[in-house]
Amino acid sequence: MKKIIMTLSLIICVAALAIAAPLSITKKTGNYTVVSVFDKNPATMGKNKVNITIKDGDKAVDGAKVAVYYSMPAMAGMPAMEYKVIANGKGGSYSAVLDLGMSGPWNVDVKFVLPGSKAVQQASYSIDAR
Ligand SMILES: [Cu+2]
Repeated sequence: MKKIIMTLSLIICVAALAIAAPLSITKKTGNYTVVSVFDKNPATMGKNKVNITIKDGDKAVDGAKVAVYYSMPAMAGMPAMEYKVIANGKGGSYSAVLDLGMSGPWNVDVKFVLPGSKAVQQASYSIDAR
């Protein structure tokens, strides 16, 4: 009986991992909240789609210019990698595909300019590609 329970709980654990929530990162910058949701959790080497929402309180901000800079500092046998991709979208939701050339930690800077503004705002975080 004990063995059966152990086996069952192991199966449940594996199932829970398989349906893990998407990788979602929330960062505050000034009055705004930047939510980045990645299509894979964890992120992987190669292409990862990210959906970005910029919120002013509860309201998603439409019409912003959004760019995602992602980089990995130089490491043994690898020069620094640095890329930029524009995130496009409507209705306050912007998406981009990050092509992560290597597994390991990547720094992500979401830079945005709000409609009618010239100031560049930024939300930064890091993700670990597997
Ligand atoms: Cu590297």
